[in-house]
Amino acid sequence: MNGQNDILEALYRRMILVRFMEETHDRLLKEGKIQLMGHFGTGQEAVAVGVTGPLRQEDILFGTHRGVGEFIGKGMAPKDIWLEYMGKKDSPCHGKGGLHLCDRERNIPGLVATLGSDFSIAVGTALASKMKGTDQVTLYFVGEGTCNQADAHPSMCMAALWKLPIVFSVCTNQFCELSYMCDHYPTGDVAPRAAAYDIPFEIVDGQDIEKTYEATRKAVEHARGGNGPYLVEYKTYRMATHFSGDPGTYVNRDELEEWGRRDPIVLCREMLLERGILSEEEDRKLRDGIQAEVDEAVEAAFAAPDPGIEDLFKDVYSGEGVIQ
Ligand SMILES: Cc1ncc(C[n+]2csc(CCOP(=O)(O)OP(=O)(O)O)c2C)c(N)n1
Repeated sequence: MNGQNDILEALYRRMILVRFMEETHDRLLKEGKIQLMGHFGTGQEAVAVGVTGPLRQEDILFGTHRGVGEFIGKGMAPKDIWLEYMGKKDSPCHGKGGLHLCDRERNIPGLVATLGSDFSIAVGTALASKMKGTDQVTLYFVGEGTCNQADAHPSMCMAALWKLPIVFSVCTNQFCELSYMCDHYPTGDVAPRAAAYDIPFEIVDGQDIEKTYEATRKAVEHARGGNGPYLVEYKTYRMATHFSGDPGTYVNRDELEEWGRRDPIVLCREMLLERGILSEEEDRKLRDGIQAEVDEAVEAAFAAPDPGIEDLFKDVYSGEGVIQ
């Protein structure tokens, strides 16, 4: 095994973990065992895992509402995710986060429901890192639909003007909620917008984990090296519907089938087998082990305590017990 192979295997493992976490969420929902709906990122695993692969623990990640990919990729523990999804007392947000995952230990500040309003917050964390002289990078992971929010432009402008250590990672999954990207964009690509602010950009195949990882590694290195922001756009496909209750009647079935043949996990698996990095038997064991890890985390979360009435106002305001 060389270093590259180890990285590839670790990324493959993470992609499977992401897929199994979301499949398990879907199953628990259908069985009526949990109430929290899901925005699954099926088919986008090579993007979410590839963009977070090159990050360090101290780097700051802004994730999206879609699935758990980037959160797992940044090192968030499955147990913490289930605790959060079930609103348990000992979850990272003490039961107040729900789908809006956050993890202070891993420098994941958390989602805001008003999509795009955290563009400028991410520029703020990058500015803070620069002012403090740390070598942290902020990675702003965002859907192409959200890039149409007005805040995108002043944020990119200021990031470029101040040469801030930030990477804009745009996940173009072809859909914006219940409609196609082409109904919102006169262009096929989002990335060239970066050129308006002299931000270098690249467009990569989002189904290929080696490409998503490598493009992000280069972008992160650029930002960490004091060269200012970088934007990468990853072309992928949302194989799930917008949310767990969406029947997806607007989805072109032929297109879905076509993209399904380029499932990023299947492609990575074939690559690992072909290169002799993994055998069929090792793959089976790996998958069994990962499902067992997910099931164990689910069980632990079910058994964990719920928050009490005394937790209601905790962490809502800075300082405890602000409301008298
Ligand atoms: C300001 C705002 N408008 C609308 C919504 C409702 N909404 C939730 S997800 C979503 C789609 C966003 O599309 P995209 O950024 O491409 O991400 P994707 O869902 O495709 O992963 C929308 C419009 C919202 N949360 N915030």
